[in-house]
Amino acid sequence: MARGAFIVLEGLDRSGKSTQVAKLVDRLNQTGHKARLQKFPDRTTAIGKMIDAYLQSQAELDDRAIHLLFSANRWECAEAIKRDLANGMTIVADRYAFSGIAFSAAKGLPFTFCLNPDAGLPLPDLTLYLTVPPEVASTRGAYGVERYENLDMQTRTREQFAAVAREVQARHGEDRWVQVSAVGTIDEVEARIWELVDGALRRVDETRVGEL
Ligand code: DGP
Ligand code: NA
Ligand code: NA
Repeated sequence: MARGAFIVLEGLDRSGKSTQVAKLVDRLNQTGHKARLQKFPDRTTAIGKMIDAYLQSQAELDDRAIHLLFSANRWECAEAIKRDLANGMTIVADRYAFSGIAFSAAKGLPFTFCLNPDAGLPLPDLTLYLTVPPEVASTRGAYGVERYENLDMQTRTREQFAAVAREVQARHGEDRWVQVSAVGTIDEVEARIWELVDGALRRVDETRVGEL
């Protein structure tokens, strides 16, 4: 049996990522694939509840401590991801380690410190990085109330995502990280994403799941 594909969507807050992740899972299931959503952070676990309290500013934590909790939250899901992929289930993740690196590096933590805790996690077959120009993002309504949802943090995170893109492409190949414009209608963005995912689905059957 062919394994499933591991597809990640990344992007800044207000990139439309969560909408597109939901549409992608639906479309995969409607076209004869087995697919499920994996949200990161997964706020339902014990570690996820600590992260949720931090994001809602109900708890204060050292920058390195919260970085490690975000990473631990991915590690506690890693076995299930690998098992499901092996059983033919395609996983669509709403954020992954790349958010972890970009957001923490944006706070000023050293890049290699940000990278290291996630080393060895399952390697996505395809990461789609949804981009919107700042002026378009600002027309999509006010930021929410969570900790990182302000223009200064989002601007610095955008810069760090560019460094993450270079790192992933250098280590794992240019076809694993693709930037997708999230400008346009929901349907237009969905079509761009589907074309890229369709290509990735054709490639994965022959390959093993790699490691970050
Ligand atoms: P979301 O539920 O997708 O809105 O994500 C919550 C916020 O947490 C969002 O601003 C992005 C940020 N975030 C996601 N993953 C990580 C991570 O691993 N580390 C850090 N520092 N922030 C993250
Ligand atoms: Na958010
Ligand atoms: Na979201």
